[in-house]
Amino acid sequence: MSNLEQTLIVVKPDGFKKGIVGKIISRFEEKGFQIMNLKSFQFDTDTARKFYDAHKDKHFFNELVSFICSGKTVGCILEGNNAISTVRLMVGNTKSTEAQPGTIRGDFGLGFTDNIIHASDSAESFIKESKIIFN
Ligand code: 3AN
Repeated sequence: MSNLEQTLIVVKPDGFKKGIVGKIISRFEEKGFQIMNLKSFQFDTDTARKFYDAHKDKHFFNELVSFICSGKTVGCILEGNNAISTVRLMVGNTKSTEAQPGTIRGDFGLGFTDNIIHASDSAESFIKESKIIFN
């Protein structure tokens, strides 16, 4: 039985600067997800604050906003079976040093705020976040 879903990923400025956007997106295509929308852009502060609104009371909020605005990013809407949770599994633990090898964060980074990629954590987050990025 399939559960067709869409989710949003954003390759963060560290992933963009490292030149691994293609590698990351290839992993999702190879897994079977389809690219429904793709955009290269740079966050401004207002958009980043909206995007990370759920974290506005956390101690790392300002760091998160300034990091995501620090360079170009790539947003991508992916579609496929169980996209939301499967993409999160492929992304790995928030703390890259603790992310399993084989996951994107486990294979490509060592950071915490700078952890290569964002992926929506629920259908509600996907709707909110994809509206912000793709209007
Ligand atoms: P995830 O991206 O794994 O869903 P969230 O939603 O808990 O993680 O956090 C959003 C983003 O905030 C993370 N991707 C990471 O960049 C950053 N972050 C989370 N916790 C911390 C922390 N304690 N210190 C610094 N940055 C953090």
